[in-house]
Amino acid sequence: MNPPILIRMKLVEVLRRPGPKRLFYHRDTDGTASAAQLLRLDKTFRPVPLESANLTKAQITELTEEKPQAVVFVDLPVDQINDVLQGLAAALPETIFLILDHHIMTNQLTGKNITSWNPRQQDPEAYIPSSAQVYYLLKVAEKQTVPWIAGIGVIGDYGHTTCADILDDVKETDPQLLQPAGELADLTRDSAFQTTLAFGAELVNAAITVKGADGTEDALAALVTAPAFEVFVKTPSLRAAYDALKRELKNVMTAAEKKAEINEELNVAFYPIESTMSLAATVATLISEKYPDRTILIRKRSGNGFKVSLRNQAGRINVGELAKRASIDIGSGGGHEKAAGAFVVDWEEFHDRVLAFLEEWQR
Ligand SMILES: [Mn+2]
Repeated sequence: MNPPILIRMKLVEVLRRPGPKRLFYHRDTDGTASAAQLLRLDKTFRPVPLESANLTKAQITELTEEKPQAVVFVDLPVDQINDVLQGLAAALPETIFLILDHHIMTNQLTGKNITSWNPRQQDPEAYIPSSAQVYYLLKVAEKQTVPWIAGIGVIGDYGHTTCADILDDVKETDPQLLQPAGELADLTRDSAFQTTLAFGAELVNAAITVKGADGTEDALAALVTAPAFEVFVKTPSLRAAYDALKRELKNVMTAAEKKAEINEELNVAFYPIESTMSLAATVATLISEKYPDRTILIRKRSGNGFKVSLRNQAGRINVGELAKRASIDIGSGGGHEKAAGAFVVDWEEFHDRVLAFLEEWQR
């Protein structure tokens, strides 16, 4: 993959500026690995993890007061806050705004001091996680690259097939990381994930899941400072989070299986879960791997409603469509064909609609 030359030039310009600089990154494995690659090169970035592209009022005020030399967003769909971005860019005319993102776009980002790159602009079907975007940019800009960090981000976002060239680069620098992880990786999923490198991705994911923003910062610091993968995976706080996640997952899975409502005829199963950790998506993935043909719905109480994760690993049912249609007027939902999410205030209604749609689609 060759990143656009203008983006590469803009990144080089950002790196040359003296600072202060801000780096907003998505609070997930891909976002953290994206940020880590930039921070290893440039310590003048102040990294800030975000759960979504939304900036708080305080963050906006801080930016306008600090007037950073550059504001970089990685793995965040900033086009969704286009108005806010335009306002910031106008208030800070000397600041370079650089956005590297790979989510489905809703707005084009343009402006005198705004530069953005989303591989979907060139190819709507492209699936290039942001840690790969950063890696490709740094590779052509002839800066030092760290393939294993990019590899962790790519695996975290399931981009290991679309960015196989990054795993090839890991194979050259650290061939041992593509060996099966054996017992280490007992949390990892299908065979593509059972490598030592994938265990690294699981450590980052565990820190974020168990300790939220603090865990994200732990993982980022470990990625930035580790001289090698082997040092990174020994980070005590990450290992502790991994063990805690493993214990919690085991308990939650056992409880969920006990309370499952299974409809054999429509090949669908509903599972309630309870946990203080955000486990719905992970549990949904693990159960759907056991029953790839079945439509799986995991629900967890959240605020005044339920957070739902939907899966159909075999792609027999389009769960993105199901989530969207069953949540009309009682919440919102959507996502991909095989994996989707929803938030609904009326679980019973959502449940009944899901059964009705599945019945209709089966006919
Ligand atoms: Mn991502």
